[in-house]
Amino acid sequence: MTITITAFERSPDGGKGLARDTRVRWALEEVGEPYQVRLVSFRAMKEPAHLALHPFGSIPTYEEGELALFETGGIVLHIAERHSGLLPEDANARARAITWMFAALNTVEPPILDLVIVKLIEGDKPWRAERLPLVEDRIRDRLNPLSVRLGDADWLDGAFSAGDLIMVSVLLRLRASGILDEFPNLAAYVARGEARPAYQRAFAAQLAVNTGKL
Ligand SMILES: N[C@@H](CCC(=O)N[C@@H](CS)C(=O)NCC(=O)O)C(=O)O
Repeated sequence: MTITITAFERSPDGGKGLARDTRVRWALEEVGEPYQVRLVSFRAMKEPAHLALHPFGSIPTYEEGELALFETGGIVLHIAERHSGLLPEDANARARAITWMFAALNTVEPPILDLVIVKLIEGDKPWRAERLPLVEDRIRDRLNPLSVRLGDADWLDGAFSAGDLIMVSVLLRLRASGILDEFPNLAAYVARGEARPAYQRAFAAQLAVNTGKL
């Protein structure tokens, strides 16, 4: 069955791979599933056809036959549950990998998104200078224990899993801030994720869209 995802017609990051369709592309590449991409403009994202797929008018969405999904956590979990390669066979290890997906999205990603908001959306607000260091420290409060838990392991819990895929995707957004480099094992962890051939293919595909080479 053909899988179709949506992505920005032109990503605000110009193709750095930070738009969330990259996570979904990566998961599909890891399990070897071909997919199509429907590009949407910012205007189209808020129109009824797209809102029927994504109630919040965002990307990415995922369509497979009669199934339509939104939210990258739900989409990646769906892909991981239906194909081998992203979740362990052992039931307890599988539950832990899924827990890491939630940890990435619910615990680690929120302060990282706050940083994006402070820097980009509230860049001209009077509270920016006061708020920025607070938000940066909240990120460090999340990265410290994550760094301790990862230690010198390659991945968060044994073999690479959907938990790592989401965690690396979340941490990638931090690179430009320099905070990731304060935690060398996390920076190396992200680099390991980026070095995976499936990530490379996903990154190249989204870059091609954003450089007009598609
Ligand atoms: N929690 C959602 C977030 C989706 C999201 O914010 N997508 C961004 C692109 S990375 C977007 O579409 N932003 C434009 C908008 O929502 O209008 C997910 O993980 O899928």
